[in-house]
Amino acid sequence: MEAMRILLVDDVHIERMQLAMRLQRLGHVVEAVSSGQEAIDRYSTFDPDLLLLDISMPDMSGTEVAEKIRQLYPEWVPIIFLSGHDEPEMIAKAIDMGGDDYLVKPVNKIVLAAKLKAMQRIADMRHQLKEASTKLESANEMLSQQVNEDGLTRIANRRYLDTKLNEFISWHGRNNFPFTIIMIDVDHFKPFNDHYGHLEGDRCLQMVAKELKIQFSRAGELVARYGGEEFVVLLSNCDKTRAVRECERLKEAIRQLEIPHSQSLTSDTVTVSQGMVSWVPTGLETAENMYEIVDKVLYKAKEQGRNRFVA
Ligand code: GH3
Ligand code: MG
Ligand code: MG
Ligand code: MG
Repeated sequence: MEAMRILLVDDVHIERMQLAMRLQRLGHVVEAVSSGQEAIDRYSTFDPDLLLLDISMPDMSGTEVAEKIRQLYPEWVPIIFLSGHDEPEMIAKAIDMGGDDYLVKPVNKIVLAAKLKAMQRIADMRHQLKEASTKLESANEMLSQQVNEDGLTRIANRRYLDTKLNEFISWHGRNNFPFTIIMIDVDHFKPFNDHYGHLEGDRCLQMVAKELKIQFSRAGELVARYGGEEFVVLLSNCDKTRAVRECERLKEAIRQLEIPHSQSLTSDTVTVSQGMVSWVPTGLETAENMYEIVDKVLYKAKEQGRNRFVA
């Protein structure tokens, strides 16, 4: 069992000091304050495992402090009330007001140690729960990232693209906005692989993907690996006039990467061909329809000699 962090609140100096000392001797970390307001102020920075709250205090009663803390901090921390009264009704009421246990002052050493032990079990459980939920959260985060990400290029994968494209279609259809889909294919990539090797091919795809990500990083822009050496860019609220400029810019950006390609029939560096479609969707199109259409446009760019875009 670990030491607990105990926030002790009692307005009477001597009682507070005595109890604080005892708690410290039992191995706990104690923060002792003299009023409810101080307790509320210190609460979040101290981050206690247990509250020991005197009920009778001049500025704010212990039960009021408990109520406020329960409101302000939804994460539940056990509270033991301290009181000079030992009437059963008082004890019952204090538990009703949000307490978890009750200690009568002057506090009996053996009872104090026993009740702290019980609270310690709760504190340990809380820590375990917290740890487990943090682990679960980060595992979930990793998983959802892996599910949507392409392993080689670390950009969005086909699965994510499909979802987003369908969302794009219905959103732009509903709002009557144009959007653009660009399909990009690395030129003469088979001979690149054959000549430089598959590893170098992988590196080339990573560089192209990274450049795409740099060129299209604004809100409403998505870059994804469609498959193999093919990528797709979605541009929200983008008409043909702007899309043409974007394709031109991308062509230039890829040229500036200057990835040597001695086997290309188009250039001495790696180039890409682009097929682009800009339109206001009716909302009835599907992602599959769109891939088919834009792939045909891309094919025209290939036919016309590569390293170019066709709209
Ligand atoms: P074109 O200019 O007409 O596009 O010709 P191309 O050679 O690029 O087209 P083709 O479809 O014949 O070749 C694509 C090549 O891309 C073949 C395949 O081995 C390679 N490829 C697909 N995925 C990967 C990958 O993840 N890594 C590597 N290194 N190569 C890949
Ligand atoms: Mg008091
Ligand atoms: Mg291809
Ligand atoms: Mg190709």
